[in-house]
Amino acid sequence: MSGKGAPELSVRGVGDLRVAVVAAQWHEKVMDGLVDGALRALHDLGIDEPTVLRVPGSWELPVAAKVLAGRGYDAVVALGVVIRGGTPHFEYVCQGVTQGLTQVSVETGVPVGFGLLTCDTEEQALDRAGLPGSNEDKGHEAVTAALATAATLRSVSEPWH
Ligand code: RBF
Repeated sequence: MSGKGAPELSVRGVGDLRVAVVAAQWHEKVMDGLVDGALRALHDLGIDEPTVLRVPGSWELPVAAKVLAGRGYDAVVALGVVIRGGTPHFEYVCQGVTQGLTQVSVETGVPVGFGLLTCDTEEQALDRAGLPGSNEDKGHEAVTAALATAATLRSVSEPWH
């Protein structure tokens, strides 16, 4: 899957939404880029005080996202990076986290921005982390997608009004 083909999203009127960011801590430099990108996107959308929760690793993202989704947030953004090593752990962790986040989103009806990088090398992750010299900014993208979805869902949530 390449990062090409991403839409230009125009998101407006979301400054009142309650947003939580949950971020893993493995691979510090990459995570710093992802978190900064997410906070920059939130700031640009008028959200300056999101809840930011740190968990140890990406494996812990789904449970944290689930708890936050149940606490009244309008959108949750999950950030993490998993780098392939020599063991099958990579496949298990990536699959578990991806399915877990999907499940949280679908079961709770709260959009969960998917900011999980799954990369062969640290260089690939750095290239997507929104750092100076990176080609992509996946933390920013995950926020924008989650808030675009939250705004769209809000517009159809109460048809009788
Ligand atoms: N967590 C990450 O966020 N990124 C990783 O690249 C990563 N690699 C791991 C590799 C192994 C072999 C193991 C056992 C764990 C790894 N984790 C990683 C941590 C995982 O997400 C979780 O925090 C721990 O397994 C504790 O539940």
